[in-house]
Amino acid sequence: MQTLPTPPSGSVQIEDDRTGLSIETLKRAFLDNLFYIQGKFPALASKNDYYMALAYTVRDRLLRRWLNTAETYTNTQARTVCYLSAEFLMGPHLGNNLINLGIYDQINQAMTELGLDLNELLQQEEEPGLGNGGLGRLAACYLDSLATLEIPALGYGIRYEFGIFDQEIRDGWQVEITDKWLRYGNPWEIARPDWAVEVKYGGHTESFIDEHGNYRVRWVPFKVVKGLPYDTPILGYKVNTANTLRLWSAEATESFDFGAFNSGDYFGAVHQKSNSENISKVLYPNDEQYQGKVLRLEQQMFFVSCSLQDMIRILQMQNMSLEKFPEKFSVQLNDTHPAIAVAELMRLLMDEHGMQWDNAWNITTRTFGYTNHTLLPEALERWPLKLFSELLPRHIEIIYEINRRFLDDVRIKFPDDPGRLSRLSLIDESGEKYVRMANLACVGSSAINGVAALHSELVKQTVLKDFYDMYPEKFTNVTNGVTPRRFVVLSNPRMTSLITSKIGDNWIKHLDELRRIEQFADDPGFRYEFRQIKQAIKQDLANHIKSETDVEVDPSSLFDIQVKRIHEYKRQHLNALHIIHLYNRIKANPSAEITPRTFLFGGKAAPGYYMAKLIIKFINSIGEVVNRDPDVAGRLKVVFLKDYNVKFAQRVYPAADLSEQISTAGKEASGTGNMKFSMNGALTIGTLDGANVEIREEVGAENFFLFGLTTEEVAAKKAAGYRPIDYYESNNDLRQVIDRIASGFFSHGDTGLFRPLVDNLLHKDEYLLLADYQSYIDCQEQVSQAYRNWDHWTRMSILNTARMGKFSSDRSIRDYCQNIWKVQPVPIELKDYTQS
Ligand code: RUG
Repeated sequence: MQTLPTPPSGSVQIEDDRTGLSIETLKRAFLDNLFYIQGKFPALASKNDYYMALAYTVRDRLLRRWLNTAETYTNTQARTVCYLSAEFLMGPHLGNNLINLGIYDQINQAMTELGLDLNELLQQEEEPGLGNGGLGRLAACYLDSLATLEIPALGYGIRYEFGIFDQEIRDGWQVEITDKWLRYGNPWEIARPDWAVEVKYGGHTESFIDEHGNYRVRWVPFKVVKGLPYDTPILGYKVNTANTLRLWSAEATESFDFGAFNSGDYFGAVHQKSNSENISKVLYPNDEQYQGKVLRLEQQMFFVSCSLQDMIRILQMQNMSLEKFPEKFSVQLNDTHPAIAVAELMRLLMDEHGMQWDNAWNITTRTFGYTNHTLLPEALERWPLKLFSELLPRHIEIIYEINRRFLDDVRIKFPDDPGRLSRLSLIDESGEKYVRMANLACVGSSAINGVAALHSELVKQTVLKDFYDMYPEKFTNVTNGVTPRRFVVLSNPRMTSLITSKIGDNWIKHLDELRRIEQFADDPGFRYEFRQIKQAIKQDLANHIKSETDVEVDPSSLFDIQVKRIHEYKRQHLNALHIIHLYNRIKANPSAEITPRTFLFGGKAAPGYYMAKLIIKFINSIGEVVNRDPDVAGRLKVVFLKDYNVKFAQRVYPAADLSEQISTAGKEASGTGNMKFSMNGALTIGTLDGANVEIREEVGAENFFLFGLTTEEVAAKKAAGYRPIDYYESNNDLRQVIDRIASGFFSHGDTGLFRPLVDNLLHKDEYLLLADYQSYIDCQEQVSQAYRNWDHWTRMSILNTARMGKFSSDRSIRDYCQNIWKVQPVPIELKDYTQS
């Protein structure tokens, strides 16, 4: 690529095809990529070819920023955040890159002039669904904010060949389909085979004394797997910073040291070799029982070891000594999934780089921070000791030694407290033995944080209480946030334009500035426009629903939306009970005054989670009856939209009037969908759970529909021996709702289908739906009344958007940078690469 000298003024400017931004250049570059990369000319090209050609055109315009960024970080030896996460739920890249590059309008025009529809091409992208839900999407939002704030950062994870399954609904039931997202190639990534590394598994260890008389350990593995990095640029919003998401793919090693196997088992060795690729084959759907799934532990070890080795390579390439590791890198463990990093860094420093224990431990504990994302006991990872020791024989030795030293410290601080020792131990010895990953993360990290104020308090009082007693100074809170670039600017261009026309576009980077639209909340003209926009978006969604499900929904009805993973604690079935309550009211009196509502649900259930799958069937079954009952007369519609993913989420959040955030208090660590809805002007009906508490504080209690028990009340009720049947027996309305389900009314007369759901609610009800039922119904009645005064509703809606500044992921990342990572921005100067 040749750069032309600056032309004398008045002459024709010729732009480089890979960087130029004029419409003519963009069109030429696009056709060039179609021809030379896709190998097609327009008459033969498919929509996918057009998408790919456009993606390459955009990627070309990213590359200079990406390389400038890497060069600057190398030259300045910049302190770098490494975000270790088993999941990155990135969503489609194209639209986001257009927004962050600031070329959306130009590309739109270029495509129009070529007779193409940009929206159609955007829909063409197969999204990389390398995550389950909130945790993986949070990682993606954080990468966007890190780049936008010009913080040197690397995201490290796994390049799963199959991401989260695609969901189909057949006869009301969820059916899982494999997600072949790489089928047509991935234009956003670049393989970096030069930086491949090896990861060891199994075998045994041998100790020896080295030439300096030091005790050392050598690990003789049973199997070695190659990790190949694939890099994706992550561009910040209107800055030159483009950080890297580095995802590891497992491959067989080329050279195989059969000698190491010491067994002569040629066939077995080759079989192992061909099995290597399995490690990065598929993302585990959450809520599964991971325990005993050796592949899951292999995955964790795989990406952690690859990433730590990569950091050491970077350090050495920058001529920095290993002692500098904690100054060069701050490594964040996104949940316990990467917690094995504590033992692996120790191993690398000691066994591979000859460091002594104390030094290695000092480096390790200064390097890591750990984020806890759940209080649910079943989600706290622990590995059967036997499985762990067989797969990672060296790591278990290191963990035992960490534990021995740690428990000595505990004994000093808390003498004669055996109960505490056994709770704090890295090894659970209460029955079958387990390695406790959260304990390992806590001991090996210098900072531990929860993801919302309430959650961080509960972490200290419950699951990590003993660690809090031991190390109170390590604990802190960082409330989650979401990126307004993807979830407002890209998803809701109409609202973005309206806001920008009033207060300029500074808010996109400084979301607190949205407060300036509060002054328009009482302006009838602004309110009218705000409402018109919401209506237009609802109409679009109604059209989409019609084309997907053939159900007609009324865009002027209240759009009441619950989209998130399906889980009993999130209580989609409480929402369903409310629908049946309204239905019963209509059946009792068809002319009852009912505010028309459209209930929309979306979300995936873990394939092995029976109750969650039954809830999906339940919702669909209610819809089947309610949607066609003439007595309802269209006032209620119930739709379950299949295959909820990031692309679809972007369409849904802006269309909501009401956001359902109705988890049992104390169960949802934070929630992030709650933030995306509210930013787009939806009002929330919610419990005092997770980040709802802070959202309510920000938007004002009068602009939030609160119901339900508090965390303390939930605990007290359970302690007093909760009997859900008492609620059933004492509440007529609730009884009629439950009885209608039990009667087989929604299951073609089959009284058995929803029996497990009914029995569970009446006799167990772990998530206290019946205890919260009346409060929820009363609160929903307030919602219905409020929606009738749409002018006031719009005012509340504007105030929700205006007051969401706190929940930008930019604020979360600033908190992490200041309180945990201690890292500063490194602005990138855009220089012309072709001249150097
Ligand atoms: O369930 C939590 C959400 O409340 C939270 O908002 C999100 C991001 O912090 O993480 C979710 N989560 C928790 N996903 N997986 C876990 C447990 O591993």
